[in-house]
Parts: sequence; structure tokens; C-alpha cells
Amino acid sequence: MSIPFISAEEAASYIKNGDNVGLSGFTASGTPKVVTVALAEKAKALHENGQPFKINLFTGASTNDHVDGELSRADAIAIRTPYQGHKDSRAKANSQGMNYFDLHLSHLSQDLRYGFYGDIDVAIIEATEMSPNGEVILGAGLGMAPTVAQMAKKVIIEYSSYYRNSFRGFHDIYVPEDLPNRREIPIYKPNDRIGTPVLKIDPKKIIGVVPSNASESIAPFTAPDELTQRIGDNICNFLVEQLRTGKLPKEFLPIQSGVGNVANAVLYGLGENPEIPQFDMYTEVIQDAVMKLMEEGKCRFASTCALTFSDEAMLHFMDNIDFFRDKVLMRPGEISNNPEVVRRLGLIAMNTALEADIYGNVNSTHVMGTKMMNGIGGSADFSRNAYLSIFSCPSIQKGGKISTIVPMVSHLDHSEHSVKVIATEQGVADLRGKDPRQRAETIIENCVHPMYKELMWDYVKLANKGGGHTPHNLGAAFALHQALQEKGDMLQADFGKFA
Ligand code: 0RQ
Repeated sequence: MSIPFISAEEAASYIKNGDNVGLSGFTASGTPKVVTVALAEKAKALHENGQPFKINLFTGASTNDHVDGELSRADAIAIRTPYQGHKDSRAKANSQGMNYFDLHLSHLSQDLRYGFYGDIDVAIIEATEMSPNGEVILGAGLGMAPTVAQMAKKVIIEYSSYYRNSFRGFHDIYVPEDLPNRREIPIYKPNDRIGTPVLKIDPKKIIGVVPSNASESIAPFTAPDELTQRIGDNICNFLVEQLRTGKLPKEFLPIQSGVGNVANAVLYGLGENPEIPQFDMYTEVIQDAVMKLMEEGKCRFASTCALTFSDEAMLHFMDNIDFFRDKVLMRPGEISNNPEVVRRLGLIAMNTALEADIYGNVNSTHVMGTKMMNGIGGSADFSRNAYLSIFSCPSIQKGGKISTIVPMVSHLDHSEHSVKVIATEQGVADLRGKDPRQRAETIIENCVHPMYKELMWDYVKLANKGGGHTPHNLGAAFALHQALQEKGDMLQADFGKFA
């Protein structure tokens, strides 16, 4: 069967107002790059003619400017899930111009297969190789590609010629069996292969192939600065102590690491610390730092959903692809983030907080409890089920006008039951085995910035007047947030009227 090459504009013409559209990819990696740009143009033209056009967009995780950026600016998204990280889609979600619901990344494939959100009308899948019988080699990220390709009524392939070498063998495509007869996901080590290297798509559903030669356009991460280095060092020293005291097995445990500069700094720190043994990763995203750790022999293997490499690092990966063939495996997000596997492998999960409270609850998503930043992403898939879940952040933001440790988080993503350790550049609070009042003490002493310590102790004294297992003064609990809102500085909080 021959599948025609078509233009991005023709591909976009098959996507209708109100369609549910599912994409391959995870972060920018493996995400379509040309059809959605044409779709945004189509939406703008229709809107200028007074006609409605919006799609419902389902992806593995965040995307790229070609997807969330273009479609948000064109006001072409009605429903969006499970995660976004683009300034324009963030603005849409916060101005109520798009119905965004923030979901654990491991959940969406199953939710879709069981029809929670309707059918998938069109799937757009980035392929790096393809045969006429619909066998596809995916690109640098999988996300939900297997599920949306299987469910979609129509499939559009974006055929990428950007990569100089073949990705064949880097993917492990596996979809869990249907309920109620599902068996265990048979991953017992990070490098276990359980599926197939190719994605098989019914060729009758493929309406066309759109050529693309765009890179992922991921900017390089900056080297750790003094602040992120201090957070990274604190976490590394803590992990070394866990090894010394036998709380971590001497072989170490596989690592999950979120994205961003702190995550990068921790990885650099692990690489440089001679007391940290060689390790594996079981994670959702690997960034530039991991490639370096592999070349240094520190990281043996990484199971991931995407290679979120900067363009420069991706070229290096391609140049040395044979070195990485037995060291990297990409899985669908449903498997890379699967709680069953996370618990079995006993991961050390390291994620980032916007704010944490004195009892160990964490907000990763909502600034001042109201404005969406990105979303929960995979952070709770991992942290709820990890052997050790660590959340980190700088102790202050915006030049000290914000303390990231507050009396009560203004939005809750990770409860005290999932958060085992909090780390800032000030130090580390190990919350295991501590009751709420002991947790407050260790968090304030070890993690709060010196400029906020007195204020935090004043809150504890006030809260303790009311007694209880987890003491709070409900009037004063958000006094720091209120001071920021009204006076532009949390340090101006005044508990006087609550005393
Ligand atoms: O503002 O951009 O104006 O400078 O928030 O903060 O410190 O640069 O942190 O980029 O690592 O992001 C939690 C958002 C942290 C991210 C979050 C302001 C701060 C700055 C960014 P500016 P930083 P990072 C893997 C796992 C959830 C998903 C997840 C995230 C900006 O890590 O989205 O973990 N996590 N996924 O000044 C007001 C506060 C603030 C604040 C920071 N308390 N109040 N503003 N900022 N704290 C990935 C995937 O799932 C794919």
C-alpha cells in the first residue's frame, strides 16, 4: 500500500473544529513540528472570517512552540491536558481562554483508551523511519504515541529527516493489557525490554506523510550557578550519608530526576561525588547532563520517555550513537512513569517545588494558589511511589520577597504523606519518622532562609496556642501570601491581629 506525501496545509485540512487530536512526543522531543503550525494558520483564517475553530489537545507532556505556542496564540485549543510549559498556553489557561486540566502523566493513556474524554479523531505522529505497511520508528520522545495511534480514526505522519542516524532499537513499545485481566508490567531492572522497537499503525488509517526537517529546538541548560550548586551539593551529601548508614543499599538505587536547572545541578553533583557509586536511571526525561554522566561511566543506563537534549547535545548523541545503543531505552509515558514499576525498582525521585509548607506539603503548580505554572507532570507518578522522594527549591525567590517555605501551601500537589525529604540551599530536612511538630522544627531549622526564620517561628508559636496534632491558625496561615499580594513582600507579614 502506498501512503501519499501531503503538505502540512493539506494535513491540517483533515482536522475539524471540535476534533480530539492526540500527538506523539514528550516535552519538545518527538513532538510534531509542522502540521500544528499549519493548523494554527487555518484557525486564524477561520477566526478572521468569524468561524469557530478549536481542537482538544492530548499530548504526552509539555510540547514545543510549534504546538502549544502556535495553537495558543491562534486561540485554537478548547481543552488541553495533561501538561504544558509554554508561556502562551500558560497565559491562556490563566486567562480562562482554554480549559486546561492538569493530570498525572501516567494516567492519560489509560483514561483515553477507556473513553473518559471521547474518541481520538486525529493522531499526529513524528516518525524517523517508516515502511508502507505502517511500521514506524519514532523519534526522540514517545509520550502517548502507541495509544493515540491505535485509537485514532485518522493518522498523520510527520516524517522527520533531521536525525542523521537511525533511532531503531531505542524504543520499547508496550501497552498494558486491558482491565480486569491485566498482569504485572514485567520490568524488574531499568534495562529490561518488554515490548517492540517499532510502532505498528494500521496503514489504512494513515491519510498522509508530511515531511519535516526541524530540530527539537531545545536550548542548552546553563551550567549550575552557586545557588543550584548548593542545593545539588546538599542533596548529594544527604544521599552519601544514606549510603554510609545503610538506609540506601550500597549498590545505590535507580534515579528519577525532574527537569530544570536544579535537577541538572544534582546530576552534576552525583557525577562528581566519588562516594556515589555507578547508577541507573528510571525516569521520564533525560537531559544533557545524563549524556555526560554516561560518557564518564557514572550513569550505566537510562530508561526514559524522551531524550530532552539541547540541539547541540543531540548532535553529539547522533555522532556517538553506537556508544549509547545499550545505554538508553525510550518507553511510553504510561510505562516510564508507571507507579507499579517505580515502587518495584525503589527509585530515588527528585523533583522541584514552587513552595513547601512547614509540615511537608508541596505545591509544584500554582503560584499564589491561583496561577498555573506548568502542571504536576510526572512528579507525583514518581514521588508518591518512590523509595525516597526528595523535593527541592531555593529557599527564597524574587530577591527575598518570597519565602518558598510557608506556613501552609496555597495549593497542594504532593501531600506530607508523599514527601520524605525537602532540600534548599540552606540544608536538608529529613521528614521520615517525624510527627507534624517535629517536621515543622526540622524544616524551619534546615531549609528556611535566615531572613524568614523568626517569622516562621512566630507562626509556629501562634499556631501552637490552638493545640492540635497539626497546629494551624487558619486566619494567619496565609499571612505571608497576603503580605506579598498587598505589600509586595512576604517579610511584611504581621501576625499581630491573629494573636
Ligand atoms: O520565575 O521565571 O520569573 O524567573 O517561578 O522557578 O526556581 O527557576 O524553577 O524552572 O526549576 O521550575 C516547580 C515550576 C520549578 C517546575 C517548577 C518563580 C521563580 C521563577 C521558575 P521567573 P525556578 P524551575 C519532570 C517532573 C512540576 C512538574 C514536574 C515544575 C519561576 O519544576 O513545573 O516536576 N514542576 N515534572 O521566581 C512565586 C513561588 C515561586 C515562584 C518559584 N513560591 N512563588 N513565584 N517561582 N517559586 C518534568 C515533566 O513532567 C515532563
